[in-house]
Amino acid sequence: MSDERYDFVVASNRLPVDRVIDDDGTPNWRPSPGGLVTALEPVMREADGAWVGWAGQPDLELEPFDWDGIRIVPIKLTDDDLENFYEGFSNDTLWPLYHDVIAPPGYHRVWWDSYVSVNQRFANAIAAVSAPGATVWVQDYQLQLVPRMLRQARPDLTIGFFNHIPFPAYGIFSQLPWRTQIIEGLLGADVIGFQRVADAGNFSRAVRRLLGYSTKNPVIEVPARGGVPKRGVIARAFPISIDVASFEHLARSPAVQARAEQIRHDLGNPKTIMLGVDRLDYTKGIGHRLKAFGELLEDGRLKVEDITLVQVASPSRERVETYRQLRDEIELTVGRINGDYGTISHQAVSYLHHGFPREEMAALYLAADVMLVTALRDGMNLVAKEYVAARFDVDGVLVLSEFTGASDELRSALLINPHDIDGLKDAILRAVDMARPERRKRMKALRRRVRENDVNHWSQSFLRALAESRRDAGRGADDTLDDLEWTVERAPRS
Ligand code: GDG
Repeated sequence: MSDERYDFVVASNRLPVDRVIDDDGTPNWRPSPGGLVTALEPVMREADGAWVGWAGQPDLELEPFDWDGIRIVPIKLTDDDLENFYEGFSNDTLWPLYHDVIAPPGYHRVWWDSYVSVNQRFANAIAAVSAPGATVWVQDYQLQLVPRMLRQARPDLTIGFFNHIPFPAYGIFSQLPWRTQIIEGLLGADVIGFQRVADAGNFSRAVRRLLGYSTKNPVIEVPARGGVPKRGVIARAFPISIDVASFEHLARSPAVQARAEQIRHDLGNPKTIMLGVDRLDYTKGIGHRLKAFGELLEDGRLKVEDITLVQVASPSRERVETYRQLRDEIELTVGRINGDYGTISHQAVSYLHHGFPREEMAALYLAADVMLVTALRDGMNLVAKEYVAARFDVDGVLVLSEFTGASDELRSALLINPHDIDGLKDAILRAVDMARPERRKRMKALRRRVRENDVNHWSQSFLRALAESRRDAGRGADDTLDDLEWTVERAPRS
């Protein structure tokens, strides 16, 4: 392994590139789709940084390498790690717990042990590639112990953490047998970012209840301990976003517009196309959406000749049992609705259980008169923001669950409580019947909000908070972070 050190290091469970095997059998690297890569790529290039994470295949020992100006540092995960750390503790304990126990979390000590050991592996790798006084940004719930482990090994580092999923209320969080270790793990960071103000509040309350530290929003006072002086940790909301300009650019391209027309045509040019785009996950409220739609058809308030629901359900966590069951339930419901209300020429639900290229997603957004986001709990929900960014024609209606982080910003959507099926049905009808002036007015306001806070704004405000906390902690200025701020202030606004 080389002993190069970097001033800016990002760590996430998955690397920004996936290792794939080409048709001729040679291994290759492909950028993994996703907002985080788009969000951090420009910053990484600017800062000449390193990215620590897993390459997506088990049991692979890979050397660090340079990819398009970013140092990639792969972490090996074994089959056991995948079962216990990833599918177990991350996706079957923390994920359901942090999403308000929509599904029952499993609490297993072997899963926890694996979580501790994989977090330690990440912390060791980060410590090994970080230059003296470097800035490290740790991403998401799979790595909550890393900040503390890293601070113990490298007190010279400035450490940020961002939680992409909700942080639950104390009454729920307190179920976790390892709740204190998690809180202490996170408090190793200088800045802890959350999607919503409410998430940051839940975290601060958990700190007060479990550790008795005093908090003065947004600062948590961590008292002196074992020779380490007292520190102030910032816990506050930094709502994530998307690359708005590039999404709009994509939607404006003639090929995408032509494809949107084609989609409408292929669906038989119904009066209304409704769209849902989600990972096939129980947090997304796909079942609630189908129930409301099925009842509207049953009541005769909607006619299958006039409306089609396109539901993209991209495959997700297929080795976890809860996800297998969910797939069966959703597909049974779709089959029933189509069987009961479809005709030879009109399908009620067009259900697609696969992923699509970004261009196809943009075309679907453009083709959809009504976008349904009915999550029961969602950190942010980027799909809602993508729909708005794609609608350069200032048309289309967004129906948005108030249990998404996005609903804090997108107040001009039709906000719904997905548990209230009658309310959801009324909102769907309102969206279907909405007159053009109201659609335009709402979409205009939504587009203004989405443009104000794009992903560049998100990463820069987080990094600025980190730079400030570094100065406050007396670790001096950081040229890397100061340079980044410079870049942003002078970047042309899109
Ligand atoms: C987590 C949090 C938070 C989906 N299917 C396809 C596809 N996608 C893209 C969407 C969107 C992304 O995946 C999904 O992002 P979401 O925010 O909607 O949801 P999660 O995956 O649950 O993400 C969430 C997010 O992290 C960021 O912090 O907002 O709350 O749960 O960008 O477009 N993209 C393509 N083909 C697909 O089939 N190309």
